[in-house]
Amino acid sequence: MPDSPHTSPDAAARAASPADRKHAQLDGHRADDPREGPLTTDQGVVVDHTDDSLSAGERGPTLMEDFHFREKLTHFDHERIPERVVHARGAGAYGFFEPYESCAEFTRAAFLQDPSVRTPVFVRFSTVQGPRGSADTVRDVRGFATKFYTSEGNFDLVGNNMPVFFIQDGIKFPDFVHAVKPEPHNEIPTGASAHDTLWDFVSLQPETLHMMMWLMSDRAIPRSYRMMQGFGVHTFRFVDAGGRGTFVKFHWKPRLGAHSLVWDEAQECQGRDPDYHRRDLWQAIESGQFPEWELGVQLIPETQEFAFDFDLLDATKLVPEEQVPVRPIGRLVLDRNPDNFFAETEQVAFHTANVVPGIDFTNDPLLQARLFSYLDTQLIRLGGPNFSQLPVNRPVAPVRNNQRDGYHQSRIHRGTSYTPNSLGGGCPALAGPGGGAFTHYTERVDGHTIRARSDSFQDHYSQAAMFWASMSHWERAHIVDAFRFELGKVETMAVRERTVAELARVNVSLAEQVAEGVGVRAPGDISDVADPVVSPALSLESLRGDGSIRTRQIAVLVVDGVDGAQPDRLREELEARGAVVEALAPHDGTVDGADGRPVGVDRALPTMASVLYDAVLLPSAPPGTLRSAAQGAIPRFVGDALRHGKAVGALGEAVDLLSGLPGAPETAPGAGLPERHGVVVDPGPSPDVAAFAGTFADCVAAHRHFQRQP
Ligand code: HDD
Repeated sequence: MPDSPHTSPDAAARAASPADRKHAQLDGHRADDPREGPLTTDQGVVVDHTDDSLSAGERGPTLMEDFHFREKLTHFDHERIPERVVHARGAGAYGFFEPYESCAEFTRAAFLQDPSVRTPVFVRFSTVQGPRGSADTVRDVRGFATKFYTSEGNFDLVGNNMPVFFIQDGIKFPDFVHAVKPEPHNEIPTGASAHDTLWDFVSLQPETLHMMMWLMSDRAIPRSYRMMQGFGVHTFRFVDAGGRGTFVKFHWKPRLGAHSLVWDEAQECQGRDPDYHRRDLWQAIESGQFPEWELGVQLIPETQEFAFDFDLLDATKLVPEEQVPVRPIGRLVLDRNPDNFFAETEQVAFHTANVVPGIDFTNDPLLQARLFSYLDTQLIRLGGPNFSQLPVNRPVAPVRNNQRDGYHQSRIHRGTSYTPNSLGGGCPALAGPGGGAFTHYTERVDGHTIRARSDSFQDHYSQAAMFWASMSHWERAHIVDAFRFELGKVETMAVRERTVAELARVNVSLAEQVAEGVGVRAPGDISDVADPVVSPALSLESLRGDGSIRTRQIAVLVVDGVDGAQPDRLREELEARGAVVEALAPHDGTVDGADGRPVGVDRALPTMASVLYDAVLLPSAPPGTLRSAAQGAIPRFVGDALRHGKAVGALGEAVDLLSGLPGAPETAPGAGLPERHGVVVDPGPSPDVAAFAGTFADCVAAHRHFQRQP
């Protein structure tokens, strides 16, 4: 019998929408793993004892015939698979994508035609350099990979949170990765780019400079996966029903805005909660605060291919949004956490060549290399050619072909396995005209065999200078600090010098500031870019999101003697605006309110830290207790929040704690309700908590207040 959709066991599921089909698939997978009933071996034999191995006598040797012991240990010994060579550390979630309107004008892709059709997705976020067990808040690029399970097959948009890349041609990828990975002799540092081999490579390979500007910016230390942009990076091609092509750049914009940590905080977070981003994503989804992004496209007609002063095929360049606006075409919502990290997040296999009719490639040499590399890597990582049968990778579109056998084959194919055949009824048949087949874009290609970089790829400085010129003053200050930190860790002075010389070709002031920090001389003004383009869209200032404080974590610090009513009132006001509020005290349980009644505590201070919150509030409480409780943990907590530019609020007597802390405004008792640079205080005896909470919420929404810093 041929293997046709009519005889397949999940034929019924196929009649439903793609989202229903994916859910049905995953539910079927869960049903294969019954938890009720007695423990068994892999062969289904019931076992009543799994704590002691079978032995000859109570103190005798273990017996070979103990099949339960051997099976259990053998399986355990084989549990690990190779981690991803890059992007090993990640977290993923399921959700859906829906277009706002039909995009038929540009693409025939079925999932972009009908606003009433939801396409299921799986998204995996990641860091690049560190191994699976490394910390989340390292300075690094973040991966943003989306698998769309469309009715026409899987489309994988394997992007990053930065719109450009380190190199122009994929043949350099192994060189770049070897340079950024830990030093070969001692495997140091983990999850960090601050070491000699990376900067040696950078200083000798100027095409990396633009991306290095992004990597030294706050984009490399996002506050949350939910609060970062995503980019397809390459120029792709949309193809409409008539075969007409349009160049396209993909953008993801987070509803909550793009926000970052500060470097000092990110480093402390690595110790306080190495799973900071993973936990944040998980908790937001569990609590029903589903992360959301808007998909936007920059569309460039083919006639405009050469209208830019850079090459559209060069992945180290971006198309400024002011030049080609981003057109919103749909939204992505993540609404379900995986059931099993290994089965889903670890085994998900992305591949840039997974495209659907209506989406095609361009000749970007970096993209072309990726079309080879991803399939190749899954073969070793997932142990053979059948990884697309794993539940997380399986398309919802029917699969019928003559691919057979191989390791981990889980389909039981019937009938013939060749084309053409008559014995199998000619199945699977080839699609005829109008049958929905993928047709490669018919681009005319003409040229000599050559191993050389196009002249149009040679300007490495203009866009690096544009990035610098587009930053706000605090973003520039953070970039200088980051270069100083990274180069300051480089031991070879010649590498520091060469890198600073490269920076001088971008911007002399940047180079001089970095040079001073790392003890080398800047070469003077050798900038290649006299009058850089300014693109305000590149600054985080332009990405404030919907202005809400949804899911922001706010710590309310309480001690014995606290005003008993204020913590609850503050919680009420801020939770009504979507924030997550937690009361922290020197110990778990309750503290004694000033009126003698107990005040509830969510977490004990020693288990948490200021860096795990977006903002801090102090209800009125005796200043002496606030200062001395938990060995001075509270002034430290508030001081960290002030240093990291976070919103800080204090009521009544607690305002006194702020005096003298760097960054806190001057206040006088009875001074009303001043707000200065994100510090909100009301020292009066009977504050208007609702008004206070409103002002405080605005400060939290602004995310960080770097005006506090000199
Ligand atoms: Fe890559 C993984 C993103 C260039 C080769 N890459 C990987 C992942 C992301 C990206 C998000 C993780 C996917 C997941 O979560 O499983 N990579 C990018 C972007 C690039 C890029 C945005 C440039 C625009 N990558 C790139 C090049 C090559 C690779 C030029 C090789 C020529 N990338 C790989 C890989 C990985 C990978 C080795 C490791 C694990 C995997 O593929 O599945 O094949």
